[in-house]
Amino acid sequence: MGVELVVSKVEDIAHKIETMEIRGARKIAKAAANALKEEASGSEAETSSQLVEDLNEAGRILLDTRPSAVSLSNSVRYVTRDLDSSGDLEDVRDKAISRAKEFVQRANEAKKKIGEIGCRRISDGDTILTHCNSSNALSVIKKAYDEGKDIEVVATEARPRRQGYITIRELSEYGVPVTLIVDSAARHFMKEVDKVVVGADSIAANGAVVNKIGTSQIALAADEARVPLFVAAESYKFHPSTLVGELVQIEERDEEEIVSPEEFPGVNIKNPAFDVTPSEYVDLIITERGIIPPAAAYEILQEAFELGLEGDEFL
Ligand code: RI2
Repeated sequence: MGVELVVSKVEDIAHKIETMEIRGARKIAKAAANALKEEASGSEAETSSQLVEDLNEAGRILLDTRPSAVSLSNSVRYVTRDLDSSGDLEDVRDKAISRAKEFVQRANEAKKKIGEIGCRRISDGDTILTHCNSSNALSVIKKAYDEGKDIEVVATEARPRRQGYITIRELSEYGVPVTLIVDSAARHFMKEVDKVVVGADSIAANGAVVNKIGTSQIALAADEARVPLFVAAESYKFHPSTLVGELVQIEERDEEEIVSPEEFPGVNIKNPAFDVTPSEYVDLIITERGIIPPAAAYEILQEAFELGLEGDEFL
């Protein structure tokens, strides 16, 4: 009974991630770590191997929710990696709990660091365009504002879920002057923009960036107008499988998010949540470890791989 309760807690968090009640690649990763922490502390497993099994099962439930954000699988891997199923039950429990806490703490520190590092690239008088709602992109913008830089933000709506509304509320409450535009107006306004700052759901070994659908069009418009594009992302957004040539799966969401299909019988409706911006359209990636050109994505991943992708250094 107790075990079921804990599993249902994991399922509850997984459901919230899937329905996007919990959203944003960083928040998803933190929620997954917290779900595993709950599972570890509440599990009624009687042996360490049972507990490891429970945690792996919880990890699978969480991983099934959103396929494009590698932060999710990197978070699950961080907590569940090489737990000793033949060791002491309480040692395994403690290890999983402390790793989950560590992941959340490091994710919070990374966002702060990204703000500090990234804001150096923002100049007084800049107009910054951002797309969707990235806690890391906003960390850069808010830090620049905190430092007294006179900045303005142009924020896209981000159809179909309109996460741009979260961005405009957050920034205007913070005091940053912000203008809302529809996604299709991005090119029209690009001539008034000095920098584009966006987040990422995944970054491939070749420096290509998977982010909210529409990012690649914005990148094209920025390139045409010679406006630099910065990506603000933690090192756990780098996708390990891309090192061996795998493509990042693009999540296809329910058509109902766009329009009720009954209104248009016989019409195909597509709703990809993300797109891929090739590295040539990305000027810099701002990570908590420093600023890198997209070509250095490979090195970040390789470094992680040399550590077995499981070393603490991956964060
Ligand atoms: P942080 C979001 O995905 C957006 O694509 C955003 O750019 C990205 O996560 C990164 O956000 P969604 O969950 O991790 O809204 O920087 O589909 O907060």
